[in-house]
Amino acid sequence: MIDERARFGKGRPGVQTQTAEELYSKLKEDVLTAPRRVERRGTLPCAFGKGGTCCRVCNMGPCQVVEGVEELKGVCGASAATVVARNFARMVAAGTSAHSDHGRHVAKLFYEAVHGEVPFEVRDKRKLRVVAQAFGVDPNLPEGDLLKELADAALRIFSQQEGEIILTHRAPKPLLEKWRQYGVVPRGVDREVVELTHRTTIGVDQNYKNILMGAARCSLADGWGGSMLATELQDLLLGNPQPIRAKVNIGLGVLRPDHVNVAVHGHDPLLADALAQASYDPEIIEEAKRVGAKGINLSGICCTGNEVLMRKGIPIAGSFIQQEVAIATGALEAVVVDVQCIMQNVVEIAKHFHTAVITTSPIAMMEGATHIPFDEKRALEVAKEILRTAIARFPQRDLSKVNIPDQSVDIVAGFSHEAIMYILGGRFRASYKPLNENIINGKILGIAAIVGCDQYRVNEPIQVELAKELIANNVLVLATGCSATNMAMAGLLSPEAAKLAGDGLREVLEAVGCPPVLHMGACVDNSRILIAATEIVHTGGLGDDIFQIPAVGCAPQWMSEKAIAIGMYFVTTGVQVVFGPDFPTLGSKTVTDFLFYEIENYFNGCWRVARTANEFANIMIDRINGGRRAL
Ligand code: SF4
Ligand code: MSK
Repeated sequence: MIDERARFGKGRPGVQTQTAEELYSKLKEDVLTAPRRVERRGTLPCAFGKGGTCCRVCNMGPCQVVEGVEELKGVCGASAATVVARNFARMVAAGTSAHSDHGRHVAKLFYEAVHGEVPFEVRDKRKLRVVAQAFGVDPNLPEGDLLKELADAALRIFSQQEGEIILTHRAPKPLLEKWRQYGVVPRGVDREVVELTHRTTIGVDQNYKNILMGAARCSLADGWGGSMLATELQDLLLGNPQPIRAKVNIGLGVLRPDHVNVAVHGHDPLLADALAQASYDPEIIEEAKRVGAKGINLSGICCTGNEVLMRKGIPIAGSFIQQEVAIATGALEAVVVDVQCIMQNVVEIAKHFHTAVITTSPIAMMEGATHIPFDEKRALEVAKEILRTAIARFPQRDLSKVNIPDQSVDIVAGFSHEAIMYILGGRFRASYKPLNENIINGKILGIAAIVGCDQYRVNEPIQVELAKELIANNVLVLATGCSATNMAMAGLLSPEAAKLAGDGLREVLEAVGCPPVLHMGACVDNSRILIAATEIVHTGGLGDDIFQIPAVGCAPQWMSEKAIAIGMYFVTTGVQVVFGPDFPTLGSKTVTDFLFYEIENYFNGCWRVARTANEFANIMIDRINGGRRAL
């Protein structure tokens, strides 16, 4: 059932559930939380920074530049278009580096696992040969040789200096040819990120179009490189997600008063997987009992949460904007963080409770946190050490501060692209054919991806309202990241939510018992959408390129640079992408016009910006209808 308690408050900025509002209000007024900072600042963000026209790449600046005003060019003469394109490109490079460094970590671990140096092994043998082929490795090799060649091929995706990242060859042929025609096929992840950072330093690339084409190339190194690699190798090591029932918090309701509660937060599923294993260990459970708890209760925040939800059904405690309130329940013994999207303020909030903040990565340390480095060679041992630290905090829990709302909702997650094919086509005829047929016959109007973050400067349930509008118009919704968490909290990831769909979509969903919003994973797993789109093209009937599918993407509350990299690789892949509530190039009409309109002449995809759920829905449904007219 859709839980009507998943209501959205309109009180504090970025506090989107009633329960979160209540938990925040229980914190003393002098505890500064992110929503309170937004409130107390009382000023709008800097217009130059927001529009992309603040340049600080050299010490003659920072220069605040105004488009069309000669006196207000940079000291070096840089135009607004150059500055805005440079800033945008740097966001793409940073986002690409984040996803890809995550991918590199997985590739390195895969290499070590294959060579017997770490206690991980390939769990998904069925997928192994498909992945090997995608990486250019002969799938008929004996397994031992195949694994070693695959490990080498994965590391080459980062270090390769010339040629083409092999995973781009998975794209439909006409798309790959387009990329070749415009010189944007990425050579290697490291090369593209370093080159883009170089060309946007003072005195290098001053042609905004050239900079943006560089950004396009770099973004492909993310989507069709580092991110895709991370997803595929994680699937091999940890298992390919399959539909799984789980619970998602509507107000931290997944925390358990009689357990040692541990939340995993960040993006790396390898540590979380080890923690999950350790939490079932009889020795650890016994230690928890000795301090008066019944066991260990693991939950997830942000994309680490999505990763363990997808594969293990471990419940989600919250999205990005709920990391502070998770601690404010007073019932969390530890927040275990790895990399990305961890707010520095969690340490400050934790000081008011008994919660340990435990950092685990050498590249993501926090003052005031306990550091327990995650050494993959001793994965289970480290995981137990972390859980013991949490167990030791349990007796310090102050019951007068505990406030666990009894609110959670049932969902179904775990829709890898393979799982979607099985559901639609059946185990022995796994295929997108039924989906394509239902798009062609009009029961399904089209496909929309709602991805990306949530954030404290938006106080409207845009993702949820938008999803409902799209579903009602027979649009199947795919979701990843914190957007997926928000839609899960609103009950849209349960099969029962099919009743919110228009007649055509509802008929299709009810026949297979599917929710109208399919949770496809974490941020890096947007690459699953690229693979699914490619398979849809190869299945036939909807054209021979991705842009011909009546599909569209959006990130209604984007926050991280990673979202910009994701948006750019979708645009370069031929998809229209709508971002909101603002866009980082609006300080230059020249650059914005290029990204919103002219870029379509190259790659058939483009950007748009929208602010309300209604605006998003109108733009997206228009685009889908445009795609349908060409069917
Ligand atoms: Fe100013 Fe040019 Fe230096 Fe940028 S590169 S800070 S626009 S002088
Ligand atoms: S965690 S990047 S807030 S989706 Fe991937 Fe959520 Fe955005 Fe972080």
